[in-house]
Amino acid sequence: MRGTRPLAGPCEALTADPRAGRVVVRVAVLVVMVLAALAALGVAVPRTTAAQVTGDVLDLSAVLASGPEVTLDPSGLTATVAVSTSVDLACAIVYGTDDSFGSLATDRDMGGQAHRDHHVVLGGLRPGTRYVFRMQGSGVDGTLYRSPAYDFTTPMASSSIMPALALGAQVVAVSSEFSPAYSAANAVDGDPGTEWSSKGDGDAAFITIDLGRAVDITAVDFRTRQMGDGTAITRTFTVTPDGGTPLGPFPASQAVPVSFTGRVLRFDVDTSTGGNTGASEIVVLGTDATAP
Ligand SMILES: [Ca+2]
Repeated sequence: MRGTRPLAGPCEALTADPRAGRVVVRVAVLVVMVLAALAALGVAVPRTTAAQVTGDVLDLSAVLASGPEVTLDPSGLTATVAVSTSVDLACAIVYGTDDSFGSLATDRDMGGQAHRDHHVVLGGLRPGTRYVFRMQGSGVDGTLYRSPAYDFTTPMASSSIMPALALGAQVVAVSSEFSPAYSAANAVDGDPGTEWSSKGDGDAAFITIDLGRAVDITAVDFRTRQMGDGTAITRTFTVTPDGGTPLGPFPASQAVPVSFTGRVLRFDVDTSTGGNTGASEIVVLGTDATAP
């Protein structure tokens, strides 16, 4: 038997080299140190493995109360999707010109909390173009929802309905601004996807714009912003030309026929659902008073 050695048993094989045990201990210590370092940096450490994340994505129709209703802006540049759900959701919409989507929009609520009435503005669109979109949501219990794909076609832009007169008007006074992202200039930038929001001014919100020249005004449109919780909806507004007598109140979010000449226009919220009232866009239609 000389010259042969007995085969090592399983336990003996594992412990034969004392260096192996030290390596295992070192690796464990290293993992603990890395996790501790990540925690110290504020990095979330997963508590489940990828294999354990197996929750199903449910069809959004299971919790769909109404909608989706798509409102196309006449400019062909934006569309607003309104949808109501029977449970509180944080909602996002992916959209694009084909099923690969490529763009994402979320509710415009400032708090970003789950709620039931969703208004999502899809921006960056092209006139006369077909788009497809899909709604996705997360419930507060972690349930994920996804809708089938829907489609719509944006209208061809018409120069006669562009808000040319108020576009780029100078804002000379405003009751307040919620934040730089919701500045008063957003009400006259020609983009329905941007909003001026006051900081909780409710019925006391106002904005004054200078058109830069006297204009014979034939229609005004105060397009209200709104929050998913039903606040911030302006119902009626007044317009005061050049420090004179207020005209109105008029209903918001529709072109109201008027007939007056003015250059500096103050728009006051008259009645609203309170909160962070404001406007996505203020549209003034008419012709230069000085035009021949
Ligand atoms: Ca705007």
